[in-house]
Amino acid sequence: MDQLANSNGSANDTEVDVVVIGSGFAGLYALHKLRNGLGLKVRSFDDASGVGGTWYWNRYPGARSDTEVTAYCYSFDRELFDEWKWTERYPRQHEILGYLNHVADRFDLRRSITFGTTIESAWFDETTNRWDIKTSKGERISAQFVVAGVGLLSSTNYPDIKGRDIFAGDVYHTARWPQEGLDLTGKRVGVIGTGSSGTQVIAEIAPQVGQLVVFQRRPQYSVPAQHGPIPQQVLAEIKADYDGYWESVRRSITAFGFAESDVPAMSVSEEEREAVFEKAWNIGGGFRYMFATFGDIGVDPAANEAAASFIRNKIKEIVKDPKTAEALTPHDLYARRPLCDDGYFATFNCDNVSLVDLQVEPIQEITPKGILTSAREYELDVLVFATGFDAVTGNYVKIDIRGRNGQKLRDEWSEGPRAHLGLAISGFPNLFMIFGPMGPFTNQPPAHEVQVDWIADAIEHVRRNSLGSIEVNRAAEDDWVSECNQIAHSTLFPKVDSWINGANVPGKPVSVMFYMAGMGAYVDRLEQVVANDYEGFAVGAPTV
Ligand code: NA7
Repeated sequence: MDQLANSNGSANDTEVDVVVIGSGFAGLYALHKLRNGLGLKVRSFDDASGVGGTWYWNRYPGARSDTEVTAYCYSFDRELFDEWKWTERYPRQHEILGYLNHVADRFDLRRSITFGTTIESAWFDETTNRWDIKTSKGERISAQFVVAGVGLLSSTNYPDIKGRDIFAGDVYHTARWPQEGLDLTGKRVGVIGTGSSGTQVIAEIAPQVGQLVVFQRRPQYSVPAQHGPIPQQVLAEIKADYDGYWESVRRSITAFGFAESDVPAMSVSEEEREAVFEKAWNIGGGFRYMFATFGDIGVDPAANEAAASFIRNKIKEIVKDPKTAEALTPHDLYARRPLCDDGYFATFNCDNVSLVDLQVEPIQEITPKGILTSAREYELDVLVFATGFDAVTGNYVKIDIRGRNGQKLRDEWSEGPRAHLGLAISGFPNLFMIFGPMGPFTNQPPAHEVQVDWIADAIEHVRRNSLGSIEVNRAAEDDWVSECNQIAHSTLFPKVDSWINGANVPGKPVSVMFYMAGMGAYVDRLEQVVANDYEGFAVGAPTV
């Protein structure tokens, strides 16, 4: 640790090598890698008062990872993996936040992070090849590089429903839950939204609240998570071949740590198919159900329908009231982010829980007493928005980012985001994104590590060769964007509106925002770029 204590990056430096934005999974690893690994002078900023990113903010009851934790953690440090003891297969928010705090302490990261501070602008100065950064506290910092780990799902989507401000009760968004928690005992609670956050909060608070009214716009496919302790055998197998396990994660499609199937669903008999789905239902996990059962659920309509129909039948079996069961049953493609839950559908068998189908009775307005739909008024004490995020691009366009010739990123992305490899943007030299647009559609922590390692190598390349800047060429970016489009349109995902394509936020351009060929293919491409001497990138001489 002495070496760490002597390395660069104090909270007072105004001239640094790198500014890292965000201190979630991505930002913490970037800070560690660049400061402790490369010895660069780094400052990091976060608008929260502590580390954790999404796990700092999403403190709603029931919040937990729906990725199995053996792939939802860092891999870069074997001792860290061995010493941290997770209690559950899908850890709760407080446990993940505890882990990230432990990481911050273990690698002495806090002294380089300025909390409670938003980056308001970042302007590239072509005469110096440096970024001029302004914070919400009025500080100005000059950095050669900016590395943004601002969060894929972080900028809250708060629908502007008429009357939102006149509700006399309390209003909360799941992603901005009060730090001190909330006592909902006996209260009349309304929840708008039934995505990952909604299904988690609904199942968790139902036993506690007086009445729970769920306002559902579109029903969701969801399978059980099957919570429980991490199977010891799984852990033992990982530890027996630690490097091999993580390499297999990085070479897989989803990076979720399980073996994906390449069997076409229609290549087996109906009986066998049902047995495969049943087994996955009992093992648990949304991505596992979609990707470990058969290899073509996300691309072949018949395979997709088979997987969807299995879930529909389960909903009918679980939910006792046929009318409620039908309202909870989706009939569209199974092509949003796959969900898993903890007794979500069974929650609707509780006497104190009711479902309002907004396709039958749309919300007209929020009133002082509650929610008025086209059918009636629902009186509530607390209203919870589980309405998700302005995903992928939301936090980037909040910052006034200007590249060459004063070009604004907001304008550049006004008709949909453009980026190369999910980490660089043409016209914005020395700016790197972690999980920016056109990055892999995968489990995040392993992808963060892959991207940060690549970014660190690129920064090292520039510095080692005494170069001033690195910037992706427009042509390379164009090719990547069209490749992302082509791949995405060969899948079923663009055919359904969701945050994956920006369709969840009114006014946001609907566009392809991911590279959907999988993690392994993505890693190959990153390696290829480096092997070909940063193919597609221009490196510039330093400006004196
Ligand atoms: P999601 O998955 O975007 O879900 C948001 C939910 O809110 C979804 O059910 C929406 O209905 C609903 N919604 C959004 N706006 C409205 C309005 N105006 N009226 C009624 N209902 C609305 O967000 P989550 O936070 O649950 O999860 C996001 C990701 O975070 C998740 O996939 C994980 O990766 C972690 P819709 O279904 O669009 O009709």
